[in-house]
Amino acid sequence: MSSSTARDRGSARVRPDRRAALVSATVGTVAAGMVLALATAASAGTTLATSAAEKGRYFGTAVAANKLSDSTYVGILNREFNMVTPENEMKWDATEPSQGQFTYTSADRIVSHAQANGMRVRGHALAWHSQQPGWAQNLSGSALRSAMVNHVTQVATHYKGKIHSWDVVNEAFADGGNGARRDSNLQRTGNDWIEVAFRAARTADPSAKLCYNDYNTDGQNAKSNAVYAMVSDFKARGVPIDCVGFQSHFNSASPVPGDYQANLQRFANLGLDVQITELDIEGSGTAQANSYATVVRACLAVSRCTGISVWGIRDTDSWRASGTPLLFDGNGNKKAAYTATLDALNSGTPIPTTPPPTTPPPTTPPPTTPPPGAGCTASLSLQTWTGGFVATVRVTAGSSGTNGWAATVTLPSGTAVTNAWNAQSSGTTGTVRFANVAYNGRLTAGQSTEFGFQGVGTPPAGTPSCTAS
Ligand code: G2I
Repeated sequence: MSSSTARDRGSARVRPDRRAALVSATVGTVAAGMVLALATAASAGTTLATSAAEKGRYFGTAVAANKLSDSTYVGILNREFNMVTPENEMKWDATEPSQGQFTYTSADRIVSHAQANGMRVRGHALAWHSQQPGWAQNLSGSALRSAMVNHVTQVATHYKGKIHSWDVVNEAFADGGNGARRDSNLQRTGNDWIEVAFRAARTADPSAKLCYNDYNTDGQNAKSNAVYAMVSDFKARGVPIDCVGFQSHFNSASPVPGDYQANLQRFANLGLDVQITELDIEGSGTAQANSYATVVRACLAVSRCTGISVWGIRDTDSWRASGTPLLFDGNGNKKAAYTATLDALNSGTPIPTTPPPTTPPPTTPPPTTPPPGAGCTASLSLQTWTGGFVATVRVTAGSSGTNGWAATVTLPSGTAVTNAWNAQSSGTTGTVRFANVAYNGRLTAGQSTEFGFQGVGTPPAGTPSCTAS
């Protein structure tokens, strides 16, 4: 997946009434001199969407399908926002209430509304410990793993080409000081459940940006450090991840952290986008307004912070309405927080006109003298569902260790590999060869490593052959 965001930023689909406001930004990219002028000038958008677009960002909100018949709600939505996140309608319990039976009516309503009004869609959320249907809550082990991969595949395929960014995995880390994964039925299927979900999502919809999304990760702390380590590892190993979402649910007990911008920046420096995904700040008046402005300024100061979404429109639409955490009051009037947000957008930093620096590839240690060649063995385990499978292959070095290895799997007729991880595959049908990648070729005697692949069709049977060098 391309890490560049310039295309997304530039192509923000904008309704006709927003286009005039965007003209200056578009023209500004034509000549360097004008760009400089633009970079120092405050702009004057009059809605959240136009002001954010002038800075190359989107401004979004969570939307509930059952409110799309409320004219006040829809009036604000269509005027102010150019990104929508279905608040509950794309979650597992909503989209697959019975195993294998998918229901998209409510989510489709939101997507259709977005498309008809020039807005884009953040998909939320493919794999999450919460809001699972009862049947999934009762699954475990390989049955749950297969069900998860199938769910991710089916939902991402249904919305293929229509989603700007997917929250592929939501809230997988525990709160508290130890940076551990959250215990859940999904976690108990194996630590690799997150990367398996990302690979399935990439296969299903290669054009969507794939995000990891969490809360209490907004400043640097044990939890965000753990997410940072996971994302670094994913980037180093080529697991497809494009963005990290920071939910940013704030209140007096959990205010905007002082290192909010620095934390966004350190993730962006890993070579992916960051997004503010569920912003709400309990409070009122000037204090609340100042906090909103702080969040907006932080995002605009980070060139790879590509957009901000609030978690609802009016205070009364909020999941925690009593905290009046949003930008519009219950009557749909703009609050001080709205004005502060708009002003911060208008005075913020436009996106840079040069592409952001890319992260250099991870360095690998220099090769040492290879041990004498010897054999290896491979074993295959499968998670299957109707029409597809995920295979995990364990490669174990023989008595002399390996400097490199290759495992060969013979696929039944009509079966094809759609993606592979932790190995370089050659071919997709028939006899497919999987060779080690840079970091997992050298194994000491008896040491094992695993790689995996996903396929469509009938799963392979038997034991893969293994050769070592
Ligand atoms: O909890 C706030 C958000 C934290 N991050 C992930 C988000 O997905 C989450 O959103 C909230 C929705 O705003 C709520 O609307 O997720 C809640 C569930 O975890 C949502 O609440 C649920 C209620 O618990 C259900 O009883 C209700 O049927 O909303 C459902 C639909 O109205």
